[in-house]
Amino acid sequence: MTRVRNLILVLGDQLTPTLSSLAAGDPLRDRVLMAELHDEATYVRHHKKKIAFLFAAMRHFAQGLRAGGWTLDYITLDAPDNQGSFTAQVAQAVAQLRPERIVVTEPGEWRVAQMFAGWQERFKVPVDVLPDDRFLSSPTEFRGWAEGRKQLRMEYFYRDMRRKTGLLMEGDQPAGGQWNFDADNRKPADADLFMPQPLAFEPDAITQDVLALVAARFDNHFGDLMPFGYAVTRADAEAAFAAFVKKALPRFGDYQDAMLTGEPFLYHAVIAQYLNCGLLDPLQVCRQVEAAWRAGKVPLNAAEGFIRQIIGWREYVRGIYWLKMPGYEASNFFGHTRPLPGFYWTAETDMACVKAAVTQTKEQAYAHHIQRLMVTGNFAMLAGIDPHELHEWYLGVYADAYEWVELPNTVGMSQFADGGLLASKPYAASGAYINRMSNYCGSCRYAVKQRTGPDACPFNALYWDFISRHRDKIGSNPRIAQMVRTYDKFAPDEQQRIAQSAAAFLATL
Ligand code: FAD
Ligand code: DLZ
Ligand code: SF4
Repeated sequence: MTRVRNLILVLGDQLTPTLSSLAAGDPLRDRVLMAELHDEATYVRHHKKKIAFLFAAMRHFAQGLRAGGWTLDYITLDAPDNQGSFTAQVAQAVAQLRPERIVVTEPGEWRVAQMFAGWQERFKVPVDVLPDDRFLSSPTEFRGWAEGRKQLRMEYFYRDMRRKTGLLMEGDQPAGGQWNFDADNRKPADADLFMPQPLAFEPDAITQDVLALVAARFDNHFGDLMPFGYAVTRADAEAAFAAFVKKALPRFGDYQDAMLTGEPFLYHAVIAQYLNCGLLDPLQVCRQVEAAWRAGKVPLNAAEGFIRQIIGWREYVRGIYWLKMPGYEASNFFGHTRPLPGFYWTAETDMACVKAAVTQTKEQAYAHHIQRLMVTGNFAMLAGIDPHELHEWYLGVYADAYEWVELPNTVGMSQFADGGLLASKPYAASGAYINRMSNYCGSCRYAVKQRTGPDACPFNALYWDFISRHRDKIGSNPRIAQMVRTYDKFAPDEQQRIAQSAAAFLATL
């Protein structure tokens, strides 16, 4: 047997035909390895739908590579030679194939990067870790951008990404004369019978096999496996995205922050799970959105708002992740230690907003940004939940969750646990915000306009209690200082009622 030249390991979130490790290879001389691994499926207890989505997408991707002429070892979860972890699986392949080199594209997680770092020594085979060029900005470029800056504001990074890509640019000026149209994007939505829904796809035989496997092997994981309608191929993910551009994107900007009972998706794209495992290309989707705007099919506030999420926020949080790891996962600026309440798993709570967000998370492995930030995230920060426990929850329950993107969003944006590296102020809000942006409060057993007492919206007393508890840490922020002044104007017995209501509610968790 001729010796394999390169052993190319392709990870579950690297399902891109132009991936750097594949581009560096040769189908005639190299061998690809892909594996469904127990350790990867359980380092947090991922939602059943997330595991099924990824395994099904991996199997379809492997099929495509074989059709493209690659020799590929695909180790299913139930294969007798499944070794359970990346390191053990590669060890077996090295022993069997004796490759000259191991080639892999850099992973999305510090944990996995650490594994790779030990392989050369362990296997006595050179290991090439290639850059992941599916992102617009590398961790090194981001480090250069961050160096010497007092504040790492996304907005300035985003403008550089606009200039770098030329997206929505007229020469060196932003299209429409403004970089950011967010001021137009804060509208509550109305219930609409014709609300567009993301495309759903009938599972084929490959996906059905995966669904049976996940049902049998991950029954004790959170979430509903069925119905399952995610795209698991590039072609279907592209069709889902094209449908979004046509039907929902025109209103994406206007209703980006809105929440509605019974409408889990509103005008969102529901593509992060495809982007993050490589089925969709970020730059390509942004070019499609720009083209739709240039063709007069979508307004500029929608196109700009969407593109900012991808070339701005998505790239920026990745930069922060690699800049601050390791250690970022242990951030806990407020010193919060309360365990995660059980209703994050069961949805058994009278708070209609939290119930809606957790129920749809369980059903869909999806919640949109404002639900994650202003409902489950906001509640956790106000209630003093341990940010690390919350991080593990977000990392497990969403189909789009990978640590490079989830951790900065949770620890930085939603919990302010990094002390303000990522967010300019804590995203803390009382029930009034949720009431303004949603229709949840109308059907809630709590009274959103009441501040204290057993029937008052819990977000209200918790909010004021949070402001008073942490005034020394965050009171210098001008926006928070204003809230501290308001709190100070409350009569002492009202302040006492706030503290009592907050404590009484927290005691029920
Ligand atoms: P849309 O609202 O339609 O936005 C389009 C795309 O923009 C998304 O698909 C995504 O790729 C990108 N995007 C938007 N906001 C962000 C953001 N803040 N950070 C990075 N990319 C963004 N996103 C993830 O992809 N994975 C996660 O694990 C994740 N965890 C989060 C945890 C918390 C606490 C919060 C507040 C946000 C998190 N986000 C995460 C960001 C955001 O909520 C999701 O990207 C978005 O809800 C995905 O749904 P969508 O595809 O319909 O997005
Ligand atoms: C998230 C995940 C899961 C659930 N399962 C696998 C798997 O079985 N095999 C695999 O190669 N990758 C999986 N992944 C994705 C990896 O955890 C991912 O590559 C790391 O999180 C790094 O981003
Ligand atoms: Fe949520 Fe409070 Fe509104 Fe109930 S009243 S839905 S708890 S914000």
